Amino acid sequence: MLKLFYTPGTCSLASHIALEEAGVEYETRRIDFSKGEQTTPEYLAINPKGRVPALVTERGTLTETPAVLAYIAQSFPEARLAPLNEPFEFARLQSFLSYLCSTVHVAHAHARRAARWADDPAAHEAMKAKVPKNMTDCFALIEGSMFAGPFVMGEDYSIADPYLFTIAGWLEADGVDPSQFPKILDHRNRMGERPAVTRVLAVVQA
Ligand SMILES: N[C@@H](CCC(=O)N[C@@H](CS)C(=O)NCC(=O)O)C(=O)O
Repeated sequence: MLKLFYTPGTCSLASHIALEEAGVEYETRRIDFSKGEQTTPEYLAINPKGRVPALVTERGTLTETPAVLAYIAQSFPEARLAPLNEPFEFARLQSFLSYLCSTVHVAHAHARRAARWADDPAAHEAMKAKVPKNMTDCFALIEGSMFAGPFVMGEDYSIADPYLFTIAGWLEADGVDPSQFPKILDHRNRMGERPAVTRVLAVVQA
């Protein structure tokens, strides 16, 4: 059975919701960052990157949210979580996932994980100070030209939706007022009402 390693409040929420939306059986295992569980030898044996998510499959362990999401969509096509038979549309979807992973998530990480990029405490503060502006710029781009509506890619729900929902959930903590992005805020509210999302949040927030 699939097994997802997750931590509350992190990007693993996107994969967690996608599994729930797919309607498949899976197990979860919580990794507690406050206890440093992501760097224990036991967890590093599962994911040497020391990060979540990690999805253990019968073929091996997958990491990186876009890859995990695409694996879920392709493994359970009946859930219709991606335009699997349309190369251009699938590439558009991957483009969106990649932007969230490599640009937006990284912009967010400068608030709490600045020590990855510098040792100087003054540099940490300088990076943290840039987070509201960088996150605002990213979400202005998504709101203005990337988000099709009513779902990220248009009429059809896809794996991009739980990923956007997850990262949009960090805006307030990143010092960004989400009301300046009405489409994204409306999407976040609608996502929060989906049964799969409420089920996952009940587990994650327990
Ligand atoms: N590119 C990875 C990023 C994974 C990542 O950085 N996860 C964070 C939580 S959002 C983490 O595990 N951080 C633990 C740490 O930095 O010690 C992905 O998209 O899955």
